[in-house]
Amino acid sequence: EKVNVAIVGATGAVGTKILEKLLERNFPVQSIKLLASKRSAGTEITAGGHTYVVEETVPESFEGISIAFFSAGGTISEKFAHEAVTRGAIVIDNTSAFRMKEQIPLVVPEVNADALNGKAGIIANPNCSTIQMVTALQPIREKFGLKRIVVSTYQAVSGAGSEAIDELESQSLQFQERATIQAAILPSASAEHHYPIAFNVIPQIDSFDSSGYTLEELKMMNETKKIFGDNELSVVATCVRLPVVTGHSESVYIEIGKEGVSVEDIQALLAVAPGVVIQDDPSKQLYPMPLFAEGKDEVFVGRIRKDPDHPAGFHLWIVSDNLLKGAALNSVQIAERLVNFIQ
Ligand code: A2P
Ligand code: 11C
Repeated sequence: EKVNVAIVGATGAVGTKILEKLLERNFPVQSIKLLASKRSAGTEITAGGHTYVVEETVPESFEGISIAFFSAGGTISEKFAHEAVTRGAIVIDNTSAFRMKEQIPLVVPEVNADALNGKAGIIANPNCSTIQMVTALQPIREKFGLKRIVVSTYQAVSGAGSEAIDELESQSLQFQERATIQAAILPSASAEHHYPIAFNVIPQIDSFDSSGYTLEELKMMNETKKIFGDNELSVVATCVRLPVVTGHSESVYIEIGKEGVSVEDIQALLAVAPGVVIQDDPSKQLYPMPLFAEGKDEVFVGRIRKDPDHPAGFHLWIVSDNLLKGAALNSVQIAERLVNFIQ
């Protein structure tokens, strides 16, 4: 049976990819409704040979909708997700609005698809930097156990939305023309100070918590524990923005639950892991890079090394398209699992 689908935030960086993935993967749609703010109501979007007209998001938009994807920021999800559920939709929410609520499943299908069993209402899609990390670590955790994660990220501007992509592009031009660089969006639109991202590196993603960690870092720490269902796991993150358009990279140090494991053992696990591709051959200078991960569905892993001092420590370099596995693809994969319950 085919379903009626809505995408809230359909004109945005992630929303446009959700539409693309639904069409590319032949998701069984009866109809697709594209929703955004009043500003872009009437905008036409052509995909898969069909032209869709964007509508303003109002509570009534969700009448007759079975699956509603939300990717228009947390405030919009807080305002409309329950309106959609009240009208019988399952919401797949890409924002951080509901992720840490106990009764809401936080799902990466390769890791914890079971959390979807019998669930309706709101399903949360994790943060992009969390998704790619847990997808790569799940097979290692399953086989050897996982005690500790220390991650530093190298995140692309598209994670902060289309305005941040525009800002990197215009600042690059300003730099070339030796004009004053205008910064208004990054590190986060609501921040007191804005810094150039072109030819720079910013160790702040989202705002700071009183603990000194940023909200992005806390998302990685808390969401990882929830997805793995392991509150004993030690996780700490440092999240950094780079002048890359798309593709988040991560330097990940792990301590597993067993000693005597080799790099080859880890490679053998990742070689057959769903959604993971190994690119790891120093002799050929083969390792993952965001430029080559852009547009790809998989999570790429390379630079796998044993820690020189800790007997259960390993280092990995993990790269994925933050708009695809990090957002749109993961949401559509969740929807693919849910279709079985709806029918
Ligand atoms: P709009 O194009 O009308 O502004 P991004 O993540 O790339 O910044 O995109 C944000 C998405 O959220 C856009 O599709 C944007 O639509 C949408 N959005 C912003 N404000 C609202 C709102 N008040 N109601 C519905 N969608 C919104
Ligand atoms: C970034 N990870 O790269 C963020 C974007 O909680 O869904 C995703 C924010 C979120 O800026």
